[in-house]
Amino acid sequence: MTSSRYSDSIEACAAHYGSEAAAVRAYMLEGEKRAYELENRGPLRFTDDGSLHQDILAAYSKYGFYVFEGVIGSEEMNDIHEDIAELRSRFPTNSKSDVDAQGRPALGSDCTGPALLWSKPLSDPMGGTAVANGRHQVKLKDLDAGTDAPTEAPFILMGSLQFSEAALRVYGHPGLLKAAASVNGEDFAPFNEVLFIKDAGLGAAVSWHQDGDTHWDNPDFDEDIHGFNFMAQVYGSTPVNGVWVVPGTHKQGKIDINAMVAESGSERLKDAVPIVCDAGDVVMCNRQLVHGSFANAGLEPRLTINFGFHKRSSVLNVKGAGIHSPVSVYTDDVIKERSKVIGYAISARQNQYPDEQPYAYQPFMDDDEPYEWNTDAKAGLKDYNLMDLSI
Ligand SMILES: O=C(O)CCC(=O)C(=O)O
Repeated sequence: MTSSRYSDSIEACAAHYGSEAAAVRAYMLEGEKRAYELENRGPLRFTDDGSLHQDILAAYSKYGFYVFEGVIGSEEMNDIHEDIAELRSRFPTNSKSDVDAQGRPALGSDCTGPALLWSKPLSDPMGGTAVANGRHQVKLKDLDAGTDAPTEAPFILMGSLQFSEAALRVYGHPGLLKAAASVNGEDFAPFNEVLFIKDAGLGAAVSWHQDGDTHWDNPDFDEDIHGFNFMAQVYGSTPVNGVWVVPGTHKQGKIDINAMVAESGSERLKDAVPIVCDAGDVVMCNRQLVHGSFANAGLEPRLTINFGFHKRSSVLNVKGAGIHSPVSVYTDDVIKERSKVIGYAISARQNQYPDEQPYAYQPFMDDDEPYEWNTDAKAGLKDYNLMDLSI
């Protein structure tokens, strides 16, 4: 039997699957072992010209994901924990409520754009639905969260940088922004930012999907055309609660996931591996990779600070897909306005970590605007996600 540091959690999870328990256990143990056999993890490393080390770029290109280990140190992690606790205290009491548990106006209650999404515990709310242009082609198994579980649990916090300064500071991390420039060019553009909240015993599934929408039939299609997401882990990511990916699928165009499930004989895609990593690690995950996460029926929570970047050429003068934000054409002005958050994030980070060399974002180099993080800038971020660059 393969050993695992997550054995107890895998057992707890497998027990939810009834007659499939043994298959789930074996899948998670074998997947974890195969994940650690891939050569796609290590610290952020750069060459003298500031590019990501070629070994990292090669591994990212081969597998479609890379685990940057130890990006967030203990001081920053403490800051994130405090911020998340405060943020959660401002969540509405339920999906219909406008107030938090202390009766204050809840986080997001004054927003026009989407903020906190809820889901039924251990369900798969998106699989097999038309949500996001039907990208979640198959429905994963809904699990029983037990009679003590609440009827709904927080799931995804959209437009997260307007609510969490700790997430904003992670967004301004110079090493991560350098990595973004290395993959998407120095004039890279933002995508969107969310928190994925997968509380232990409650967190919902995100069915298998590929994220891209706009460029599948583009004659200039390539593996990077729909960008990537950084996934910064606050508690770590396990075979039970983590995102699973099918390495290499980001190069294959739009994939029939129903056919993959049929070929695998179950929702457990046979070539998939879990993204396993520790708190403080940050994953770079190609949006075209087939990926998804099962309901978190295990013992550890996962909270991912998710933020993506695009190549400018993928969004400039492109009509958005209307998935993350209302449909519009991403002119130079729109991209500039949406990119302001990069400038604010760099400033917010510099305020907190004055000894760190801040990232110099090339599109703002000849700009007179100071992009200073202050109360006006904070107010200006309200509903900024209505301009997410959705492709
Ligand atoms: O974190 C998760 O569970 C899902 C992440 C995902 O699907 C995405 O970032 O596109």
